[in-house]
Amino acid sequence: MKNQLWKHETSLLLFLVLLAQIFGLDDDNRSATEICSTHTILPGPKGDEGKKGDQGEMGKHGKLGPTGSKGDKGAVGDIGDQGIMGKIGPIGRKGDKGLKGLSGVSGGKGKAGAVCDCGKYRKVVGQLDINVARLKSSIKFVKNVLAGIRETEEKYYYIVQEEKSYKEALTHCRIRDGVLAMPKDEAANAVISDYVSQSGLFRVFIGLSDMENEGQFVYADRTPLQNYSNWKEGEPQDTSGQEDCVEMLSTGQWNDTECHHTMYFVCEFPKKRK
Ligand SMILES: *[C@@H]1O[C@H](CO)[C@@H](O)[C@H](O)[C@H]1NC(C)=O
Ligand SMILES: *[C@@H]1O[C@H](CO)[C@@H](O)[C@H](O)[C@H]1NC(C)=O
Ligand SMILES: *[C@H]1O[C@H](CO)[C@@H](O)[C@H](O)[C@H]1NC(C)=O
Ligand SMILES: [Ca+2]
Ligand SMILES: [Ca+2]
Repeated sequence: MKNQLWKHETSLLLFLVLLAQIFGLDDDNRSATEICSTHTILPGPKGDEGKKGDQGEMGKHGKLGPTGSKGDKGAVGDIGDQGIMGKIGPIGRKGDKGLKGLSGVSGGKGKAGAVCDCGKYRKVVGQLDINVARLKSSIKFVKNVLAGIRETEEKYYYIVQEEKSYKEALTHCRIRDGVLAMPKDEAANAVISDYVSQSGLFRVFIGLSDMENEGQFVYADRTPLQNYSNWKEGEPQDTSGQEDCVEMLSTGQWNDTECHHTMYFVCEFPKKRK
């Protein structure tokens, strides 16, 4: 652009020099500028219409208008989305116990066990079985004792409801720290006989026998019969020679009978240990 303008000026200067030569001023030592300032130049013809200008920039924002009037109430909105599920409530009270279900079908037969080569344990297990059996016997005894027992000032009496021979009965009472019952007076005999009849029994062994000397009855503690006895009428009557042990009938009366007979028996336990 600048270059074009320069060219334009150069051509104008050349034009003026040419004009000066035409008017006989070529000899003149004066410069072109002196020519321009000293000579009047007539205006040229009107130029062509210029090109259309470029589009102007966008105008500034207008001023804020006044507040409009209130609009009409809008239509009812659409139904909103379903809300998020609420929190879990507190734990409820425990329900009542249900009825007992029917018993299930019994399971299949188990597999055969492995052969045990643990001989040293067998002895221990065997001993354990014996101990368990003894414990069961003790528990049964205690249960029966709690169920029914009789007492006088000096003694407890207990009917063992297991059928034993006289010798087994003796042992049974002894291992319980007692002795086969020895009614030595009317009072003791009454307590035992009441106990027997109330238990619905007909006969029990008591601790009295003439095993050592026929006709010489002694108690289980080896004391002889003294001034108390309660033989049934006609007894003792050892017709067979085998009736060496004594049973008490529910009436409280005594009868000599065979020692190998088995029946229930009465143990007595002293209240005071000597
Ligand atoms: C025998 O009975 C009498 C009373 O009848 C009594 O005085 C005596 O002490 C009793 N004997 C024995 C050894 O208990
Ligand atoms: C007394 O004992 C004998 C021998 O055991 C028996 O035959 C008899 O019936 C018994 N008497 C009573 C009343 O039970
Ligand atoms: C041109 O002008 C200069 C001084 O401006 C002068 O020294 C010179 O002699 C002149 N030449 C002519 C031809 O008049
Ligand atoms: Ca006898
Ligand atoms: Ca008899």
